[in-house]
Amino acid sequence: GSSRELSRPSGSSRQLFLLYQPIVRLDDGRTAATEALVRWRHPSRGVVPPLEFIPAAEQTGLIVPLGRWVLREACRQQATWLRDLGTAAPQSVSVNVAGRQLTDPQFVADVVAALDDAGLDARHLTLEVTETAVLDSAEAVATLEALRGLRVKLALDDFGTAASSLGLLLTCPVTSLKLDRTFVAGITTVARQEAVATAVIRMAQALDLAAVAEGIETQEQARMLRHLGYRFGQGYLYARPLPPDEVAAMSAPAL
Ligand code: G
Ligand code: G
Ligand code: NA
Ligand code: MN
Repeated sequence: GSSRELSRPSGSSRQLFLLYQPIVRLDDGRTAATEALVRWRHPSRGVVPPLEFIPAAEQTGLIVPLGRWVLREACRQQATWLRDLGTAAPQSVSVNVAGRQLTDPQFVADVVAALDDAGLDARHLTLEVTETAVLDSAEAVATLEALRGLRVKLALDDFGTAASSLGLLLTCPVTSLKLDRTFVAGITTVARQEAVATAVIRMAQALDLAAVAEGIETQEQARMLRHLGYRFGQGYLYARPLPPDEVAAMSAPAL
């Protein structure tokens, strides 16, 4: 609609849009939250996946304005769902944040402005940071502390793939972990993957952190994760990244 067009910045970023992948409760498959994932509709190349432009945006610094747009758009969409769907709405929107954004001195102010302009309470926003983004950066950790002060939730994304995952749990004030999908892929057939997934959920429970298992593609994986104690998951078994109207259709209570 026209209001969606107006909320986009002028110029090439009019070609950016967001899809939202549900994060579901593993017991009943209902959508608890969503993760915003950016897409670029290129005039001649079609839809370009983020892996083909996010790394370049990080290198050039363009990730800062791009990420600011993603944050504002996702907060606006979350506020719309809460208004339109009431208690059936997903309760939080997750936004991926690059390391470069965390060390930008304006970042905390940008988050406050995005929440204010959307009329969204901070408890409905989760920022996903990767282990490498916060590695060895006192600046990034200070930013995370300030964000927790605002009561924004923080997820450690792709958990388990970096060299110092455990050390980060001591220094970063995160509220949830996302078990990387490489540990989910072989969980029903590879004993070592089951062992790692088990260790991660026990640690999350001991630290009072929520845990989300990523990349669930089969019922067998979902069953195993539930058995191990995971309560939340994400993956193609439940839903691919979807346009906002399809998220609303999935979330609306049955008539
Ligand atoms: O959307 P897809 O599942 O193809 O995502 C590929 C990668 O791009 C993932 O690592 C995801 O976290 C990242 N990504 C998607 N959207 C954003 C975004 O808005 N900001 C940043 N920094 N990374 C994103
Ligand atoms: O790094 P991050 O966790 O943000 O990556 C999100 C990426 O994972 C997106 O590219 C998304 O399309 C992809 N993804 C989401 N669910 C699945 C899944 O079930 N299987 C696989 N292989 N990829 C998935
Ligand atoms: Na993510
Ligand atoms: Mn991830």
